[in-house]
Amino acid sequence: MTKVRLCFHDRCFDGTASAALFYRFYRERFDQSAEFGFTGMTHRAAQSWEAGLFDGDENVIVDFKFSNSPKVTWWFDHHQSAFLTPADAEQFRKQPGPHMFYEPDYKSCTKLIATIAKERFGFDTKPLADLIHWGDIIDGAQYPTPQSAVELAEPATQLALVIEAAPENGLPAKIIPELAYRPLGEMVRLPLVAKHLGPLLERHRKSIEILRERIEARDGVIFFDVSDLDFEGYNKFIPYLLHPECVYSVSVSASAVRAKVSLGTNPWNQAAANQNLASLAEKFGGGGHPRVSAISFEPGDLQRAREVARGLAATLRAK
Ligand SMILES: [Mn+2]
Repeated sequence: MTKVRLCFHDRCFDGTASAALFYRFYRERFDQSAEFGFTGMTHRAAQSWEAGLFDGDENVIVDFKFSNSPKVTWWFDHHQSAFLTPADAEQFRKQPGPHMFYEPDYKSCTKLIATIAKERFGFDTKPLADLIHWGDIIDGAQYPTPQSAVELAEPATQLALVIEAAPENGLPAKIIPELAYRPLGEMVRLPLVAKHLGPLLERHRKSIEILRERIEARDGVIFFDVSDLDFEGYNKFIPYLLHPECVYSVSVSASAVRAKVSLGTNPWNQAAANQNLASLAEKFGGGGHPRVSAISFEPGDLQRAREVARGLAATLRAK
């Protein structure tokens, strides 16, 4: 029996959807009885792939950074900052594995895997069309309005809230095999999802009021510091609902494993947005996409995270 180690971007709708899509694709096109183990990956200050992680016959990474380990057999990613070192980028450029796919122009990794699986491997993506559609909307911030991104009326956006914010380690890994075969409307009624939804929706509504008080909006840039609160997984679009006139947002948050500076561009006010936020974040050891990026710090480096965030807000205000 084939053993598959599937590493995915944890607590991320696109990462979880990518893993579900790959899971079904691999079972239908390669080995129906393959035994999967799922490992959620989190961006941290000290980035590395821990030894012994790649213990499968197939070792797969989706929606997360490249690994130079020869044990990795599949890799799909769409982040601008996909390589830990220039040497890794060079290695991939010179000799990409036959099942390694890197397309930073894709809005979601879910869509990238769907396209490759369908076009190169004859996988039928139709049963997962809704999941692929929402992966692209959510990761690509392609909601028509800030209201539609914040009201959380759709099963997909409710499931995204649970994946990103539920206080239960390992929950996305439990969701993956269900998400591969069930419609989104059914997913939010599963007990493992439903039990988190009520409390998280309540917390979401409160977070809108907290941000209303905390945000400093000036010169087109939103700044806020919520590192003193349990705010991990808050909805990234609330700031633009409250301040539609702003172009960028800079924030500081904290959890047990990291302090985090987040940079974002207002998806509904991009006409004046000419800053590459992934490149800005890379200067401080972070990364992401041109329109949205982040920098992770050790939990004890919160003060440094605050300084960097203040500095970046000032930089963007001066542009
Ligand atoms: Mn993604």
